[in-house]
Amino acid sequence: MIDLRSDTVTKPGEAMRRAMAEAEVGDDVFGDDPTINRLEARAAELLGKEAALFVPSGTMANLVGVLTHTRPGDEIVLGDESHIFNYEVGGAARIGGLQTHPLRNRPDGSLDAGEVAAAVRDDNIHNPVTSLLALENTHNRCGGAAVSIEQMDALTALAREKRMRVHLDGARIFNAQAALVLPAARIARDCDSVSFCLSKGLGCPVGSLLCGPRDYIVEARRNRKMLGGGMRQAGILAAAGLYALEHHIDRMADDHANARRLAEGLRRHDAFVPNDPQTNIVVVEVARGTVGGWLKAFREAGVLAVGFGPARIRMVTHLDVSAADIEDALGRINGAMAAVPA
Ligand code: TLP
Repeated sequence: MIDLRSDTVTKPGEAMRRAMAEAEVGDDVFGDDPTINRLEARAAELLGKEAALFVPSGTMANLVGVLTHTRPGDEIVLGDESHIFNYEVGGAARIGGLQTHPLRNRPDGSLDAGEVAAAVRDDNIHNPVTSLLALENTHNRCGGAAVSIEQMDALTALAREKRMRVHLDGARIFNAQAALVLPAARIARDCDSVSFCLSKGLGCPVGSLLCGPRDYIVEARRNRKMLGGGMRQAGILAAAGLYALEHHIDRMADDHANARRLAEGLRRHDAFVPNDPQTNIVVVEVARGTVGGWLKAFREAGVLAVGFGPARIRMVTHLDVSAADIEDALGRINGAMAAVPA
């Protein structure tokens, strides 16, 4: 099987497993795990923030990130295609007591600054407090779009002016770094907090980091504990993260080239209208047949993908698929075309 369902499907390789097996560990709830401490310090450094917190998942990184900026009853402004709004089980509402105010995401993953400004409530006793703007870069549902630095700067400047905090869901920020040819720290510079995932393009089995100011991370640590995310000898997992931050950032451009090659191959079939991938996510509009029909035909031909809405399929390139695998996948898909007749 060539598994293109997500970049979360990667398996740790030999060298990463060795680093995990050899990790020095301690009880992290006591702050005693030296490998986690090193990972948090390295993550903060790479993202240009004072401190960082290791959490089990991107979902928890975003939830802790958002909870730590807000009070129950506050309103958070975010994109209607954002991961927080679509795929995090409503945690911000259920656990944070937050009202989400979704605004239309533009195809480039950004939000319209005028619409954000209009969404911010006046200071009036009837109104919720609009305390947070949540951004996403790269943007998953916008086909892995790397949101430009101009858009980031415009939105963070506006948030500053409106006295809102900014949280960046940077689950794939190192893909944005490669696509924009800008350091992740520059992309996140004017965001108060940023989360990123080790378990996606970086190829780790588990883990995400939330980065921000020192006092914010102290409070975030309390919120992580509340959610049950205080782990003990998790240096075994952090060692995978340290390994990935050293060895797997610079190779992300390969995933992006593979995604472009995949999109190009799919475009030859009139049934598919793929995006022009900027990073590692290919989103294909299905012009003929059904999503379910194609997913089944692909699976039978040995290629795994996921449905991404009623007429869209998503395919993601990653560490465990090579350029040769992409050619192989395109060959298998050619073979599958006969399975779903015109
Ligand atoms: N995204 C997953 C699915 O949930 C859709 C994927 O396969 O892409 N932010 C962004 C932008 C994400 O894409 C994801 C995962 C998360 C946060 C949550 O990360 P996890 O899965 O670690 O909780």
